[in-house]
Amino acid sequence: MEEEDLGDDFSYNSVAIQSSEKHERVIIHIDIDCFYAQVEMIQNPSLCGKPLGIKQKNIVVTCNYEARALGVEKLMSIKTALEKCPSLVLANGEDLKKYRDMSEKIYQILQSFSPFVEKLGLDENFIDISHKINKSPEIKPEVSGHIFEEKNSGETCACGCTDRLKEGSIIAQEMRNQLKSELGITSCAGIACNKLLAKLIGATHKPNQQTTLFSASSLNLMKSLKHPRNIPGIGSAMNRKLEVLGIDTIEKLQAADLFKLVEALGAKTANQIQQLSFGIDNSRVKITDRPKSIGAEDGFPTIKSETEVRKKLKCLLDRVWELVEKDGRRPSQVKLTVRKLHATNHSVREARQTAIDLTTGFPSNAPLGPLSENQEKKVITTLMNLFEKVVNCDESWQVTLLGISFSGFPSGIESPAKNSINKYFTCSSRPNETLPPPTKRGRFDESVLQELPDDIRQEVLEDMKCQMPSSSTSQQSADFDCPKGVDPQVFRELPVEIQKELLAGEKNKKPIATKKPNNLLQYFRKV
Ligand code: TTP
Ligand code: MG
Repeated sequence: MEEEDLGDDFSYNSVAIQSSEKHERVIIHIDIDCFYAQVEMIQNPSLCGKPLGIKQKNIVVTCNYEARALGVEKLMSIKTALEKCPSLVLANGEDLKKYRDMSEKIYQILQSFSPFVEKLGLDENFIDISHKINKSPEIKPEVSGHIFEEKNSGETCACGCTDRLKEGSIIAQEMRNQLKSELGITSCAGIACNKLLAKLIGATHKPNQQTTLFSASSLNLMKSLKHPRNIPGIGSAMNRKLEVLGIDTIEKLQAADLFKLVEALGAKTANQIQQLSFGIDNSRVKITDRPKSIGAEDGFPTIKSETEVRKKLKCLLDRVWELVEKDGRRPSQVKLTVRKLHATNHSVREARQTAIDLTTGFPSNAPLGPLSENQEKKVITTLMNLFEKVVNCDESWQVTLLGISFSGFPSGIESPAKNSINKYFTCSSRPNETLPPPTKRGRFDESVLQELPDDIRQEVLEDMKCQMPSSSTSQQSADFDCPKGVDPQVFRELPVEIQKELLAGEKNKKPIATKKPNNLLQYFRKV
C-alpha cells in the first residue's frame, strides 16, 4: 500500500501533544518469564531443561523457553503443540492457587522497594520509584541492561530524565536479582518515564533481561510498533472503530484529525489514544488494593444428588477458606454459584448471596484462623439453603459447576489494607500496640509523598482519603487534631502541608463509588 502523505496536521498534533509531555517519573514494569511454567519448574526441578507446556483444557496457555525454541507458542492447541514438539512435557495448569501464591510473594518483594506497586494480572507489576531516585548523585549512574537504540543514547534530555532512568535501571536490576535469589524466578523489566513505555520497552528483550528507554527515543519506539493494535489498551473493538476511520498505522493515529477522532470515539478516549500513540501516558501507578471478594469454582461432568453437592461444597470451602485466611479479613457475605444443565443440554449459571455471621469463635483482634467444625457446618448449611433456592430438589436436576465466594469484608482499622499505602498510616486495633516493627528492608518513608510530582501526590492523597476508615477504635490524643483511623504518632511526623490535606480530606470525604472509572486505561489498572 502506498504511504499516505501525513501533511501539516501531523506536525501540528505532534508538537502540541509532545509539548505536554513530562518525564518526571521513573516507572519500572516487571513481567515474569513464562510464569506458570516457571512455577511448575520451581516446584518440580526435574522439569527444568525439558520443553514444558502448561495446559488448560485443550490449550497450552504458556510454555517454557525450551519449548518456544522448538516452535511451541502461547495459546496453541495441545494437538498442534505436540505436532511441533513431540517431546513436549505437559503439566496441568487449571488450579491457579500456586500461581496466585507466587504472584503474592512477587508483589511483596516489589513492595519492599516502593509502596507504589500496581499489579497487572498475575505476573506483571508496575512500580513507581520516582521518589527513590537520587537527585544529585556524586557519581553519574551507568545503565544496567539494554538501552533501546543504544546508538542514539548519547542524546540527553534537558530535564535530567536520562540520569534518573539510568538509576532506575540499577534499581530494576536489584528487584530482579531479589526475585531470583528469594523466589528462584526470572523476569524481564522495562524502565521508562511512564507505564505505557515501560511495558512496551520491557518486552523488547526476553527472557531474563531488561531494557531502558530514554525519553528521546520514545517516538521511535512507538513507530516501531507499526499497528495501533499493538498499543496496550487498544483492543479489537477500538481497533475496528479506528479502521473505519482509515487509521491502520501508528503514524496515521498520530496524524489523525482530533475533531474526527472525538466525533467517533468521544473526547476523552480520542485524546487518550492519540496521546498513547505518541508514547504519552500520564496515568499513575495505582496501588493495588485488596479484592472485594475471594472465591473459587469447580466444574465437573454432572452431579445429581444433594449428598454429592454437600461433599463438593466442603472440598471447595476448604480451598476458599484457605485464601480468606491468608487475606486475613473477616467476610460477612457468602455467595453460591451453580451451573445447571437443562434437559435441552444447555446450561445456565445462577448465583445467590446471603449474609453470614462468622464472628463467633474468632476473637475480634485475633488473626483469622481455620473454620471450626461448627462454623464449617454453619457455612455448608447456609450454602445448601442457597442451593435449594437455585435448584428445585423435588424434581430431577443436574449441575456441572459449583462456586463459593466470600465478600462483605470490613474496611478500615480492623483490616488495614495489606497492600495499600494506608497500612502505613492506620493504627492497630489492639490497644497499646504501635506501628509494626521495621521490615527487613526498613519502614516506609512518609517523605516519599513530598517527593512525588504535585499532580501524582494529589491523586495518592485522594486515594488515601477514599480509603480512610470511617470509625476508629484507636485512642487519639486530646490535644491533637488527627483524622480518624490515622495513627497520631505517624500523623504528627507528616509534613504540615500533608497533615492539612488529610484533615481537609476528612471533612470532604467522598465515597469510593463516586470515582469514575477510566475505561481505556482500565487496561493498566487490571488486578
Ligand atoms: P504472559 O505474561 O502473557 O506469559 P508468560 O509469563 O507465560 O510468558 P512471557 O515470558 O512471554 O511473559 O502470561 C502470564 C501467565 O498467564 C502465563 O504464564 C499463563 C497465563 N495465561 C493465561 O492463563 N491465559 C492466556 O491467554 C495467557 C496469554 C497467559
Ligand atoms: Mg510473563
